[in-house]
This record gives sequence, C-alpha cells and structure tokens, in this order.
Amino acid sequence: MIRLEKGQKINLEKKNGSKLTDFCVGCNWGAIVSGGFMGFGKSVKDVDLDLSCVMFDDKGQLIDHIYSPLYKTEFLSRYGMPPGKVDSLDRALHHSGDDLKGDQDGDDGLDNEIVTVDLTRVHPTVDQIFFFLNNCGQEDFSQIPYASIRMYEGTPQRVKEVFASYDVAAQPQYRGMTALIMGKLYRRNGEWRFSAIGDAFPDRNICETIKRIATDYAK
Ligand SMILES: [Ca+2]
Ligand SMILES: [Ca+2]
Repeated sequence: MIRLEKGQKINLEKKNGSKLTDFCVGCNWGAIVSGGFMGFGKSVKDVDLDLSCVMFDDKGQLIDHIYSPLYKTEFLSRYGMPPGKVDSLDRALHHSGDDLKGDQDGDDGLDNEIVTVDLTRVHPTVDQIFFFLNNCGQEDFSQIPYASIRMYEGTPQRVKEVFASYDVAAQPQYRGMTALIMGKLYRRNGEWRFSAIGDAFPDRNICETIKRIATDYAK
C-alpha cells in the first residue's frame, strides 16, 4: 500500500503498463455523542462535513464543480459560484450525496460521502481536479469523531489501493481548521497523476476554499 506524504506525487500508470481507471475519494466521520450513562441522557450532535471537488483547464480556469446541491443559491451567488450538483458535466465524476449528520451509532467503518471518478471519461479540457473537505458546523476538524479521508484506486465496494489518507480527528494540527485541501488529480503528457496536498485552513465556507484553490493551487 502506498501512503503518500504531504506533497508527494505518483503516476497512476501501473507497472504492467495498464492505466488506472477507477479512483475514489471517501470521507468517514461520526456525530458528536456526549454524556449519557447506560443509554440515558445521551445527546447526539450532528456533524455535517462536505466533500467537494473543482476542475480546472490547463489555463487554470475553473470549468466544473461538484458540491452539495443543498447549498443555498443566494449564498453561492454572492461568491459568483453556480448551484451545487453531484455529477460533473462529463459524467466522469459522481458524488454519493450530502450526509448532514455523520454516523449516529458509532463508527460504521463506511465512508459517509464518496466521490467516484472514471478517469477514462474525464473531458479532455479538464486538466486538474482538486478534492477538498469543509465543515459546515461550529466545530473544527480535531473535535469530530474519527474524521478521516482517503483517496484510493477501486470502487466504494472494493478498495484496491489507498494512495493517501488523512486522519483529522484528534490531531493537534487540525485544531481550529475547518477546510482541508486533500489532493489533486492532474494530467502530465497524457497520463493522470495524483498529488497529495493535505493543507488545512480555517475557512468559513466552501466558497472561500474554492477561491483559495483557484488563486493559490491551480497555477
Ligand atoms: Ca455533508
Ligand atoms: Ca461512516
């Protein structure tokens, strides 16, 4: 298993010359359960993390996006962003849907939000695809039970190889942080590569993170 350190890159072509086609990004987390004794007096606070991605052309122009359709259009339009959607224009990328709560009964071991990518279907004008995570609530990442993100080859039913993963729960470096730019898929000489980024920020909302990616990461 390859686990990339922050800043490391890999070519997604296999040793035998075959190309990787199925790529996934998944995020698992739990609601915040506090108090309670033997089931009495327990309180559960829902946690709404949002996994999203944005696509850029080779000039660094934002050309497509996947983020929750539940974001208010008035809020998005204040930042010049279009409404949310769960499929890319080329239908190569798909989001499993906005989970607003997190696991309610402890870690189920399953990702609560997943983006699946069929690299063979990505439109030729798409040069870079960035994956990022935001928290919509008041907590920072370090307060969210077992919050973790992984980027892997395979399908949600069959994880073949994990390229990068970040455990953000209980990690001191994620204290105060509410956005994480996880990594990017990008083309070099006609081949897809993956770069692990792993940079966290105290962004207040998804639009601030998209602006940050467009300005500082997409060339
Ligand atoms: Ca969510
Ligand atoms: Ca889960």
